[in-house]
Amino acid sequence: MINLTIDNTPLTVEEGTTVLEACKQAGIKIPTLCYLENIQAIGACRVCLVEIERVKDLVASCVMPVAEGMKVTTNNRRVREARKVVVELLLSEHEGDCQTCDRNEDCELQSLAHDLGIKELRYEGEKAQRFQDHSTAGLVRDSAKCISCRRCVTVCTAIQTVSALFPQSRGFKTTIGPAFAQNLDTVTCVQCGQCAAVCPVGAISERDQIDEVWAALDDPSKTVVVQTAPAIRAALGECFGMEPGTLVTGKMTTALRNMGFDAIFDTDFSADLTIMEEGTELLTRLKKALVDKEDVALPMFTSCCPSWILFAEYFYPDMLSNLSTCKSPQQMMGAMVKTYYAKKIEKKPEEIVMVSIMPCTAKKHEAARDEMNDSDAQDVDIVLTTRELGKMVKQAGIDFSSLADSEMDAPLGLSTGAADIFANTGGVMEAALRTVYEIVTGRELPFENLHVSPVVGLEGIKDAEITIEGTVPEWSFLEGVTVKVAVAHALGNARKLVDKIRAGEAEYHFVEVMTCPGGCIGGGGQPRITTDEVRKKRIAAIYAEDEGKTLRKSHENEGVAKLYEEFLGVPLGHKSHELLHTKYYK
Ligand code: HC1
Ligand code: SF4
Repeated sequence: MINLTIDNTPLTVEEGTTVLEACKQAGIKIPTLCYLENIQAIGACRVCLVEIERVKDLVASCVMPVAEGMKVTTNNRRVREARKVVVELLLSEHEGDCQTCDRNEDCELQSLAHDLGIKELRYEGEKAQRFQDHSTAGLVRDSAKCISCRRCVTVCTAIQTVSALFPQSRGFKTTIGPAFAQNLDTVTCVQCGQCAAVCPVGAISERDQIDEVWAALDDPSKTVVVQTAPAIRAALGECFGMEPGTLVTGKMTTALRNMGFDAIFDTDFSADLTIMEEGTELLTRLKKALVDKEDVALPMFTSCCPSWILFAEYFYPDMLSNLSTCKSPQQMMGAMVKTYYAKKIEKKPEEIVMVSIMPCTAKKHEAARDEMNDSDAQDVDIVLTTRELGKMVKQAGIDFSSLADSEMDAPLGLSTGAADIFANTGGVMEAALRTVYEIVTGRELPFENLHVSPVVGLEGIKDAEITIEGTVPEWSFLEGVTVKVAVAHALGNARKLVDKIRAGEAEYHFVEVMTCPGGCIGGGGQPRITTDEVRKKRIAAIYAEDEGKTLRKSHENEGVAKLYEEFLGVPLGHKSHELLHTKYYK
């Protein structure tokens, strides 16, 4: 342990702690525009300057480790003035069209300038050259806003191992982006939006589609249907100043109704539907492998995360047959709304506008994929992020906090707790096991409160083994079989896991991969900034939503049962294949 003083207050911290982290432990907030938790700091922005006794120059606290007897001063005239100059220099280069910027009032540079008391711009620098990138469905880049903090480069490289973004050139000429100043669509960007989630300014954001939704709502010839993803309900409240992890399912439904949507459905419903299809697919693959001795691709990987699909298509094209052929719940809902529901309300698919609210920027890309049109129209027309829905509610003048709760609509609004937990890492796996185990044995999954505890939590790679005992006759070939499952979140962890599987160093039957740290609750379209503390609060809320429901297993969803009875037939049947399954491209 190391003893030091910060602003004359003694403190003991672990060896290896940085001065910035020690200050945080002492309850002192040091401003920074480049620091990211859990990642080796790079000291790019120089805003976190502090004074250390007997050190001549001020030091960047994010890269300075503590030392025995160190005396740190975080707040004196010299420190305050130096931080102010650093931010003023950043502002001198920054394109300051703040009032019309996507990040207005949600901008770290703007609020830092305010907190530091900057009232005039003393330096006039050359503005960064404006280069805008509109090449992808999910994201938009604007180089004139970029302050070269490198947070995006760090997440893309260190967390996602995609390395789509690089710093290029030096000094005032520095630019951040794909190599050779190319657009994002020329590199292996998986559209996860983690770069946009950590960008302190408006240099990279989701493609704003709010006006498209207003236009649809204003068009009397259109029936506008909305679906809301599992992770939204634990985060949307943050857009209105509520604590992370405040559950707002009922208020969100009321807000959507007040804005004029004709029907409000739940992506949770189609998450239950996904489990029926994916669980059946897993059992079918296991039967082929164990009984028919066919050469079938195992482990089977989940397929609901669109950035994971792109990652597999780019980096593991030899393993695409291991991906479940199930479309994601978002796309299953789109296909059901424009076929099953369209028939019920006597509309043609093209008369319906299907809007999704997702915690994710890659869902915009997924909805726009050419093959996602099995209803004979694009199955999902417009995807908004949680942040965009927050803005839309404000544009509508709705006082979100004072709204009463209401329920989603029939026939695609009912859901079980299993669907809620899709929102966090380990959740799809747990939901699948709750159903598959019960189908095979006729009994409940033998874990306390139905939670598969080894795959719960923020550890990057998790696994579990479940030995099946007491099967019903139809599944007797699984008697005594130990099913091995694994879960990875953040693509760097997925890469490690898939590499091991590919090299034959690890064997599993079923693997869940989610791109964003923590799963969708930490998605690239969620309110900023998502720290581990925020992730834990959102996850706790999602489990509370699950535990509060009477129905907690996907096969108990009566709406899904009715959908099979009235329209689809059986899981993996002809109609399901046509509408609920997809293919992948090398
Ligand atoms: Fe997700 Fe999914 S859980 S991918 O994380 O399978 O985005 O929330 O909607 O489609 O259900 C995201 C969340 C979401 C899908 C579901
Ligand atoms: Fe990298 Fe994801 Fe951003 Fe693409 S969306 S540049 S993969 S962090």
